[in-house]
Amino acid sequence: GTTTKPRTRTRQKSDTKVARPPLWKVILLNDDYTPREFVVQVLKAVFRLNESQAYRVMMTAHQKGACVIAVYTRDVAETKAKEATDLGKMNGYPLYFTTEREE
Ligand code: TYC
Repeated sequence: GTTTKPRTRTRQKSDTKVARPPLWKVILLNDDYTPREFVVQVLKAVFRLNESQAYRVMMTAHQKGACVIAVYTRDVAETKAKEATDLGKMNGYPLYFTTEREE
């Protein structure tokens, strides 16, 4: 008998999905030496937090040991973490920022 070839449906423009890049967290770690006000200044300068946002992030890291600041693409997250860590280093502080891929 006659056979017909199965055919997949023509791809529609409406099938297009926007690719979402994985997001990376930048995490502030507590230490015993960096002055609180210096941490706040770095958070404002590098992560564009306002005074109250920066103060809350700093105090959370101070009390709990670490605090997620924000999420970015991997490249932006790593660049900001290094810039912020380097600002501490330039001023003689052990201030440290790390990155972690979001689940
Ligand atoms: N623990 C520091 C102090 O008592 C302040 C501080 C807070 C340092 C948060 C780092 O991520 C930090 N001077």
